[in-house]
Amino acid sequence: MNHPRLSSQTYDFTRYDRSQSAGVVHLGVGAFHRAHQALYFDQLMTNGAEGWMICGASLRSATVPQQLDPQDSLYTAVVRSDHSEKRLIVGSISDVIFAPDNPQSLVAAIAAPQTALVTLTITEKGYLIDPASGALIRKDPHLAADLSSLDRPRTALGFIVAGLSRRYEEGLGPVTILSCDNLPDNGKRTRSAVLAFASEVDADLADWIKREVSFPSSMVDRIVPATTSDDIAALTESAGYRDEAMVKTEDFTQWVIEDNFCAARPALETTGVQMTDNVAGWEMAKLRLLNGAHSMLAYLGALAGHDFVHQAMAAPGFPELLSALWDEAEETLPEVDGLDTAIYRTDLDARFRNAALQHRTVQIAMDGSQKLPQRLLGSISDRQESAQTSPALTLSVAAWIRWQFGVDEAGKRYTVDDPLANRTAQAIAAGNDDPQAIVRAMLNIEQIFGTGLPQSDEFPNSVTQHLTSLMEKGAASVVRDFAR
Ligand code: CS2
Repeated sequence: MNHPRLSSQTYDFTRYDRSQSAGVVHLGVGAFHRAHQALYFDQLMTNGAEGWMICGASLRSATVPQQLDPQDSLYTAVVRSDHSEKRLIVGSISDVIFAPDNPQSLVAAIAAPQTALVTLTITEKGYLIDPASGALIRKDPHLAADLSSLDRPRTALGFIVAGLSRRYEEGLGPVTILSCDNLPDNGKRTRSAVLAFASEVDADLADWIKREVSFPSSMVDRIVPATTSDDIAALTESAGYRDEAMVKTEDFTQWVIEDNFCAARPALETTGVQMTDNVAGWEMAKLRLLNGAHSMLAYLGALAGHDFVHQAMAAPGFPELLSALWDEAEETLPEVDGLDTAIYRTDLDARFRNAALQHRTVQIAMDGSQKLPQRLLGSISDRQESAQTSPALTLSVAAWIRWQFGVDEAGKRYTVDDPLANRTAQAIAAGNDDPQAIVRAMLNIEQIFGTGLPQSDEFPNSVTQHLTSLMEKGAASVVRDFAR
């Protein structure tokens, strides 16, 4: 049967007027944005607030605009738990700019008078900052091009600076820049990257940004696996329409935002967002407990042959290793008002076991070089300062190194999807199958490991021991033995 495609012709969206103005410009309209922030704005306008449509922008991939344009930017969020499935048609995105074709439209959108907020989900690597230190990666060719001319920006930083520059020149006032990526102190990091960029372009502009523009930090949380063609086929079957832009996600959702807005602030607290003065503790708990555990499950799970997170969760030794990793990480966390880590851990355990999500370990394994510092290395180095070892966290780092080999335990090759893949491949080659030499070469990558941890005695030795076992016995038996 030929099912109609979702669009405003085939679906009568009535919850709010979709022709109202867009107060938000969002950079990076991937699945995560569509399953998280866009739903909060959808609820906000359903509650009656006006002027908070989202003008989306895709900075690299043409796929998202190709999926959303024919659907008038309508799409379905499918919420799956083990026992039920809910569907919601989301209307909060007004349109999507494909930035490489229309860079000036995106600059104009950021500079538009009605824009009050620029939100970002551009992934860790999209900031073009060194993961360990947060310094700008000036030698990145796109960033270098933007630093020399902003006529046709290519990078998120370039677009933000070009848009702010126009607002400054035209006296349009500031907009709040809100990072929604899994980076520590994401507001501060974004601010310092934007300021470093702007000060190379125009010192007066940089001063204005420093004085007028705010960069709240935020903690975002919702598991959003990549949509597959099977997911689209299943939705077509159950809903009776075709939706190429659907997203699938879990019930759980959380957004904690630092209440520091320099322009109109959407009343997101009416939609379940926690507005607070202090995001740092939430952010650290989420990065170290959720994302740290995710990375462990991804590398060891994938190496042990598990395609999905819920499968790794059910494999021998993984629950014990997970619990050990959480014990280690938890001890490094500050007290956070309203956060009970015991409940948080129990909830996470159930979320990771959600088999209906089909969350691929290789999806999480991606871009490890950008993720390791905030997810694993920070806890390890905090513990080291108080002379504590971190066997579970260190095993996870060794598993990341083993993943960089690009060959699984059955000898099958795979692509290591990471902006530093060439650099890690060189380190593996230099190590010539000797775990100690491999670890030495890897820990020399300062962008990832910084300078502290590699200098210590304990950490390199312990990573080497774990890597040796992984190479000799394989991940499944290393994890099983860990639990003994
Ligand atoms: C995951 C995250 O892919 C990954 O690296 O750890 O995307 C994770 O699912 C989200 O941060 C959950 O909020």
